[in-house]
Amino acid sequence: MELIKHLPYLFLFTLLSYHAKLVLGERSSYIVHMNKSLMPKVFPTHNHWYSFTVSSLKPTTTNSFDHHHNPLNLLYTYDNVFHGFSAVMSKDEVEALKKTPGFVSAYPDRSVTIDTTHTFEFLSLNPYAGLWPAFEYGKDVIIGVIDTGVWPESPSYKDDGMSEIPSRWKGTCEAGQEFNSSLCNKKLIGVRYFNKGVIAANPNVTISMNSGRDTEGHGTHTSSTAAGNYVGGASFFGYASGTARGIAPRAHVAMYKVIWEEGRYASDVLAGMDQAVADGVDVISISMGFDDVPLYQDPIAIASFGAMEKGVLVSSSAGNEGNLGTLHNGIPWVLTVAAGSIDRFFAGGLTLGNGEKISGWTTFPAPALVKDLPIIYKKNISSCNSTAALATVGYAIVICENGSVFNQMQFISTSSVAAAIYISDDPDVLEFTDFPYPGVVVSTKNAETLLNYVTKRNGSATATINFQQTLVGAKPAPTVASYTSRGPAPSHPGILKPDVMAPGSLVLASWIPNTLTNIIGSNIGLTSDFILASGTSMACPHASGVAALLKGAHPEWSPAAIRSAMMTTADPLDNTREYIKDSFFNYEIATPLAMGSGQVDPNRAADPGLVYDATPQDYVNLLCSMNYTKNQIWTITRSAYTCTDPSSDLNYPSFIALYQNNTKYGVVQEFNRTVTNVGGETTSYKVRVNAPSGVAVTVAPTTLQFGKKYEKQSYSLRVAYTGNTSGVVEFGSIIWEEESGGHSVRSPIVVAPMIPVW
Ligand SMILES: *[C@@H]1O[C@H](CO)[C@@H](O)[C@H](O)[C@H]1NC(C)=O
Ligand SMILES: *[C@@H]1O[C@H](CO)[C@@H](O)[C@H](O)[C@H]1NC(C)=O
Ligand SMILES: *[C@@H]1O[C@H](CO)[C@@H](O)[C@H](O)[C@H]1NC(C)=O
Ligand SMILES: *[C@@H]1O[C@H](CO)[C@@H](O)[C@H](O)[C@H]1NC(C)=O
Ligand SMILES: *[C@@H]1O[C@H](CO)[C@@H](O)[C@H](O)[C@H]1NC(C)=O
Ligand SMILES: *[C@@H]1O[C@H](CO)[C@@H](O)[C@H](O)[C@H]1NC(C)=O
Ligand SMILES: *[C@@H]1O[C@H](CO)[C@@H](O)[C@H](O)[C@H]1NC(C)=O
Ligand SMILES: *[C@@H]1O[C@H](CO)[C@@H](O)[C@H](O)[C@H]1NC(C)=O
Ligand SMILES: *[C@@H]1O[C@H](CO)[C@@H](O)[C@H](O)[C@H]1NC(C)=O
Ligand SMILES: *[C@@H]1O[C@H](CO)[C@@H](O)[C@H](O)[C@H]1NC(C)=O
Ligand SMILES: CC(=O)N[C@H]1CO[C@H](CO)[C@@H](O)[C@@H]1O
Repeated sequence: MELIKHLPYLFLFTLLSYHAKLVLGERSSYIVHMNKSLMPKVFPTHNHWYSFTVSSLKPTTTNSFDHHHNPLNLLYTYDNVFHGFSAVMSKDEVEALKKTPGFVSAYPDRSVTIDTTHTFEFLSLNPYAGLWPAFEYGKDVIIGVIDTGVWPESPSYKDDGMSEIPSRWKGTCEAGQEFNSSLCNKKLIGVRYFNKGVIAANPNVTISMNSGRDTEGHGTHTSSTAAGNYVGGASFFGYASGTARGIAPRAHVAMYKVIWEEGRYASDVLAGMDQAVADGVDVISISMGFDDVPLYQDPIAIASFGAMEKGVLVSSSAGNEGNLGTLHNGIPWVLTVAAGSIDRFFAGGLTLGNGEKISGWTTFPAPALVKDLPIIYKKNISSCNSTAALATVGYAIVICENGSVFNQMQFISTSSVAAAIYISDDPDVLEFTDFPYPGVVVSTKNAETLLNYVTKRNGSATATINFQQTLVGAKPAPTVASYTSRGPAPSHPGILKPDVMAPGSLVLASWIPNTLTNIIGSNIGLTSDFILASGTSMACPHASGVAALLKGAHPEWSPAAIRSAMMTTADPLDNTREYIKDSFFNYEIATPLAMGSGQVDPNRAADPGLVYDATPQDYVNLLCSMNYTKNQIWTITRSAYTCTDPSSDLNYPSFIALYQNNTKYGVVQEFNRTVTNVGGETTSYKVRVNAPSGVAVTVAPTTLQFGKKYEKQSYSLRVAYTGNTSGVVEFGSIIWEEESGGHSVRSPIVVAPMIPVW
């Protein structure tokens, strides 16, 4: 199935064009994991050891050292999220390296795939009640954003109202091209940039903006979504206007630029995450991912393990590939975020000559004069795919139907018609922010009124279109975005992913002001300080902002506890109080493989009642159950671990049972879970089961009694599925309901086919 027909509208696709070559000639970049406990005592630091190791591989190059006395082919040394380095080496050198003491593993550097003002209200964040005022809007929390850099002059990074920089902060504001270190302030507290991986892969490359300054917009958008300051009068050419602000508007932001117009490499991403943890961030927001790699070769999985051990929650995007089993960042120790729609509709008001009104979709970026013009509807023109046919329309409104709106727009843009009415139900059209010519998109249902009127008038129909209307409270919302990548996660299908959904479609946030964001006709370029963008890249920083608010509210909670709070309180219902629908699957009820536990609900997440916690050792036990080699596990854990208690049954706030395709007996699976009481002192919870169809769910015990805060209680859950094993996905949930009525703690249950694993 072809998913997204209009590539330019999602960041994933715009950035794909920068996919750079992995290998250049004989030598290429490798990421190398080392056993630091085997470092010979003669080396004062790991940097010395790694430099020596690299230079000893090739004696003839030992004279080429840079001013820090590093061999030129050594790119980075890593010491926080794992131990090792990246370097440019030949295959022979890598073979030689494998024989040196302390070597653990090496794999080639690889390219990463990148996946915005009303969204805070949609998430029920409110200045008068709940999480925002109670916990001071994320005050003192630091969010590290791994991205394309930042536009520091954007009003979202003004620091009025910000508290002092926390004294534990160890980062800096690195100067560079068009970037003065005085550009940081109490909002944007740190900026660093990493591009040795890009340069190693493309030695002749000229880095066009060699500093933390954003030339692509993505990082400015994601970081202002997570923690932008208040900006009055923000809008996208008159749409979505209001006061823009991030989800944690009082949190501090640190930007780590690792994505370059000239390329994007794992070694640079690792360097950014390693430094972010060393600098002291509380939450890492990373809107990108590596496709088709096992966990032990996924730089985000490796770096986030080290971050998790240091108490840093990593929030990541699920990807924009749409289909089942395409999700990336399905990493058991990170938060994986899916994208949904917002209850907002950008409208062009269509008023017919008889006074009837129809609302259409548009983001045409200007007030256009389309008043009492004739409507042309002729079968041999209405496919709007012929320049010659459109030339016969003249200055009138033409109706376009039965085709790709995206293609039709190209023809309309070069025609001299006054405006177009496109008839389409394509959900992807509702992601369009690029409307180069006056027009509106009308659903086939609303088109009935239009076509009735036009047919009756027999050639004398007219209409008026008003642009720049924004309607909020659209229903139903949210719906799962068509593009969001679905689970199961190919890197480890045994943990249900994604975890939660957050607003990702048509998010308004800051942008770089020096590039064209829109075009009118074929030659009038427009720029904007704010744009609407769509993708899981935009959903992730919403969740990162919520995680920052929770970290501020509960500094003692582990990353697993914060994730659990977000998951068990997430809302599976939309604003009509029906189950959330999936726009890709014809608006059927969305499965947890699309949206995880549901739409993140920050106010409820602050007070979840119970949490499913997990320690670093629990993740080690999971890795030990995964048929990985010792070195593959070490590559992730990078420190001594023991596999005394291998267990695939991680204490996770959701359940997935996988069946082998076309087996007769389905699947029976048992799960053990332990919940910690973070609510009141003495309390009790009773379970309510919504069993998936064809599934017998048994929970024991069915009541959990707690005598005090932080007490733990365990239960087991058994899933027995005997239904259709030809690709069917069934889903339900269990809810632990507090008997005094305060909290309810929900976990989805999914039965799904086994998918091929990376
Ligand atoms: C790393 O070295 C220590 C000895 O210092 C050893 O116990 C451990 O097994 C080594 N790890 C690997 C993966 O080789
Ligand atoms: C950085 O900005 C400050 C304040 O605007 C200015 O005084 C200083 O000269 C600038 N430094 C550089 C290197 O441009
Ligand atoms: C890099 O530049 C050098 C010298 O100009 C040239 O010989 C070499 O072919 C270039 N390499 C690539 C990959 O373009
Ligand atoms: C234009 O659209 C019509 C109707 O969809 C189709 O039959 C025709 O092949 C299209 N022509 C071109 C050139 O694409
Ligand atoms: C469309 O059909 C009408 C009558 O059937 C004809 O007069 C007109 O020229 C056709 N227009 C085009 C662009 O083919
Ligand atoms: C529509 O107009 C055409 C030509 O202008 C005429 O031949 C036809 O009879 C009209 N049909 C109706 C229903 O008025
Ligand atoms: C476990 O790994 C071994 C060696 O890599 C492989 O041969 C075997 O098929 C794997 N088993 C499973 C269940 O994946
Ligand atoms: C759950 O716990 C019981 C009792 O400790 C144990 O027998 C069983 O093996 C556990 N199940 C799993 C899947 O770990
Ligand atoms: C099982 O599900 C598949 C896919 O949904 C369907 O094509 C098939 O007819 C079902 N088989 C039975 C026996 O219901
Ligand atoms: C099982 O079936 C599903 C859906 O038809 C498919 O995506 C998956 O690849 C199959 N699994 C295996 C292991 O072949
Ligand atoms: C051939 C075809 O698909 N025709 C459809 C064009 O669109 C109109 C509605 O706009 C339908 O009624 C036709 O069936």
